[in-house]
Amino acid sequence: QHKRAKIALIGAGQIGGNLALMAVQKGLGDVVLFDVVEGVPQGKALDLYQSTPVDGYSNTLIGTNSYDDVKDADLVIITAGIPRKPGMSRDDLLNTNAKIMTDVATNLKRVAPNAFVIVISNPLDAMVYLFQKVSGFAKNKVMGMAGVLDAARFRTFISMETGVSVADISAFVLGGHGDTMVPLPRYSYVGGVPLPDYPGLTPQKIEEMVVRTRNGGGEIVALLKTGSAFFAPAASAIAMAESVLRDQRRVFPVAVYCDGEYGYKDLHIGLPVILGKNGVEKIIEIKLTAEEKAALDKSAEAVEGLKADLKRLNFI
Ligand code: A3D
Repeated sequence: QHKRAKIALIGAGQIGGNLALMAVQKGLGDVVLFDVVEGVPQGKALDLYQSTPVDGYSNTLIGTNSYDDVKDADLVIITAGIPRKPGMSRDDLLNTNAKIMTDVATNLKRVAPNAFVIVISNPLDAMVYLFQKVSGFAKNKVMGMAGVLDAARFRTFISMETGVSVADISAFVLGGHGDTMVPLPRYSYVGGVPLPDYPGLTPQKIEEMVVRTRNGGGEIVALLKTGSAFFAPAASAIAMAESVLRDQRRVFPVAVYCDGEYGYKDLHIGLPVILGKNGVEKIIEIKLTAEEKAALDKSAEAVEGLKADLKRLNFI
């Protein structure tokens, strides 16, 4: 007998609501929408539930303020936290969101100790590390979403520039989620052609797209003014969740725990991994050029800095 997956979404804000919608539309499982704000998760869940007869989906939704309803969830996606406001760096978020993440991890350890967990809350690499430390969950089950979004942004910009469908464009982004992320043009392709070889794409054009990708989150914040991106972040986390729940074994850049891979230890950073029924099935180690490795090292240093802040503030 096939059991429906139970998907808990911790945080029922902009991303949380869209995660619920996309999870239902993909038939990924029954959805529990949790938030500390009373009424909002219940209202969003009920509204979404009422959309299912129209579209003929069979999954159920509930909204809640109680962790009892999250009990034995198979997969949890965490967006709890405050989003970045204009002029605020991701790191400014650290203090507030670290308190929230500690609370979430403590509760999930109690009610859903076997769940796969995808963290979205910023600053991403620090939050996924903190979640892992506080919960003690297996390292293959704790994943940070950032690279899928960053790569999707890069692919979108490449498509805008070349006029080629995003379906035939792949992109490769490594490192932490922030200004030091490392988009790799050499491993990005348009219809199978490496980006630097694609007709009309000058090194300057490629550099422009790389810079725009690095600033992709900030560009949206500046436009929205009252919050940060939510459609593409939700879609990205749902793709990761689907690969795990359906054992698709897709390759994604995921903020993953390093135990010596790429020379990093006790650190979460964005690396290419295979996602399947065990969560992180494998970290793919590729040979980087000296320049690429230096850029990744710089990114790792930025994440180490966040870790040091977490220690200084007594979160770990
Ligand atoms: P928002 O719409 O504010 O939703 C966050 C929700 O978290 C709110 O409904 C809060 O009530 C709720 N919340 C606060 N404290 C708790 C708690 N202790 N337990 C449970 N829920 C709580 O924000 P959003 O959905 O736009 O963004 C959520 C997070 O994702 C933010 O930290 C963003 O910075 C981050 N984000 C990350 C990316 C990445 O690529 C990594 C992209 C976009 C946003």
